[in-house]
Amino acid sequence: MTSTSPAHTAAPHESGRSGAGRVAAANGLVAGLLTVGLATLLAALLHQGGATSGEPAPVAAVSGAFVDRTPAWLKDLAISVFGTNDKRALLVGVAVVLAACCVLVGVLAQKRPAWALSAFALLGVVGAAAVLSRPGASVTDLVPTVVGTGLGLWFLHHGSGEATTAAAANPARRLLLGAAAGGSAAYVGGWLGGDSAAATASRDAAAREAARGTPVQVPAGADLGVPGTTPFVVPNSDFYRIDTAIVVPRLTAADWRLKVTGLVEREIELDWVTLQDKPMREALVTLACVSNEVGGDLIGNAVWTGWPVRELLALAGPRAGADMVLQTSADGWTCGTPLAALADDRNALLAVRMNGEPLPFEHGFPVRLVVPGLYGYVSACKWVTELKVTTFAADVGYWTPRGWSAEGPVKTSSRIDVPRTGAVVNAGRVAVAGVAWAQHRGITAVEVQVDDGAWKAARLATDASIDAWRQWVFEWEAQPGSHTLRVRATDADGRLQSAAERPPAPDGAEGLHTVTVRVE
Ligand SMILES: Nc1nc2c(c(=O)[nH]1)N[C@H]1C(S)=C(S)[C@@H](COP(=O)(O)O)O[C@H]1N2
Ligand SMILES: [Mo]
Repeated sequence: MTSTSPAHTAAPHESGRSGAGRVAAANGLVAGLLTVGLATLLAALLHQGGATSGEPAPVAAVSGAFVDRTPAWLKDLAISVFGTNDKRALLVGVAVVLAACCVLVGVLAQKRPAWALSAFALLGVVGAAAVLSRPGASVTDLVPTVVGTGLGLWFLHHGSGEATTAAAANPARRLLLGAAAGGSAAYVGGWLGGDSAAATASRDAAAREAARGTPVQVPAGADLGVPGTTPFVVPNSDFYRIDTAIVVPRLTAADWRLKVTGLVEREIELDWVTLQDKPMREALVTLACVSNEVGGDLIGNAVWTGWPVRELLALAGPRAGADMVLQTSADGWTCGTPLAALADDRNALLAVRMNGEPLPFEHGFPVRLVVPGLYGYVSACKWVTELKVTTFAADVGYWTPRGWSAEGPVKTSSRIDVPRTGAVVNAGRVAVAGVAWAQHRGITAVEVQVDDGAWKAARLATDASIDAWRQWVFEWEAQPGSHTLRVRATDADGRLQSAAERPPAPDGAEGLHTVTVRVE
């Protein structure tokens, strides 16, 4: 008879001890995988069944809760390091931290099984708390985390004794089975959760509707076509994406409703079918992110189709004293937009199409706002479900308590697309080209400076809209050597772009985009 106590095992060789340790660690890891796998699968089923308006998947909920507590500097850092992959990076980060915790729990289970079970349960409680903290959460949302944690505890409990026993029935087999089960549940859950058949069908139907309309027109001459520059209209698949959504909301057009509430004469509820009958208009609007660094690519231009939101607000009748509209998204994100920007004659749209297609899910299907002249974080609510007419004194948008200004008019700015910094070009004529933007004011001049020379005027592309960016090109007689190129824009108010360097927070970066090139 062999003892089950580690103290009695004969000659605990180094390899034997670390072998048991490895099994114990794997035991914790597989318990975690089973928990997350089952919870993700159950959460996906809740989503599919339309049984939740929250985020019942614990890893996504923890990541979402983390995002909501991210200070401006960290968000900035994440975007500058990971770009628009910041969310994937966060999910991976959460998974790695969780895996490390599970390994520790597994190792702890060798000596102190009761403590290990409590620690594991505590991880479940953290997940449950995150789930409950998500917008739209209900008690049902706890089911995946609770059931998943239960399974993990059961697995851990049955494995903790075996890990240290030579007599244990093949622990490797048990671990493999557990890992396979947990892994496949996570995989199926992730796949199910990432796709909602109803939402995809709904968007496909909207695409068939859109195809019946006239294709979008872009003025000739707005795109100079200089090789290497960003196209004047950015294709949907290349358009930058910024939001706090760990899981992209997938609504159906049929389920979508937009409520107009707050300081209004009449509350209104708008549905998709009613919206389709409204007079739609097409507008070229360049959307920019306040987090965009000087020279950055968190900016894009598209043709948006939608109903002017001023007409909706006019139906509701804003009351005297209101100065802000708090927009709310299906996932709980909010932004505060000056009422004036939505009520005046600019093309602030309840947009349903982007470049002639229904909005991609990532860009707000079925309906979002697009407001010329304001950074996205204070205006361009995706998956919009409510417009509350209110005041800046009474309400704040999502980013305001997180270190960003309550108001965010776009700053006049410009970027050099070609040549890129570090490029080697041939002496002679070189096309220096890029974009400049001052949404809703318009660009009247772009100038380029080579080294410390005089500022010289660039040639501007056709002005397609004061709400869109404007391409420019400067024919440079490049002399051999190393050179610095700078750009600056002037808007239609006669204001020259600021040269003082400022970071994105709190209200948009400032400074001149500068590239250095070698001429040979
Ligand atoms: N629901 C929701 N809408 C949102 C955001 C968000 O986090 N959630 N981010 C805003 C920000 S900061 C920007 S810059 C724009 C980006 O829009 P895009 O992803 O379509 O380019 O969306 C805005 N709308
Ligand atoms: Mo943004």
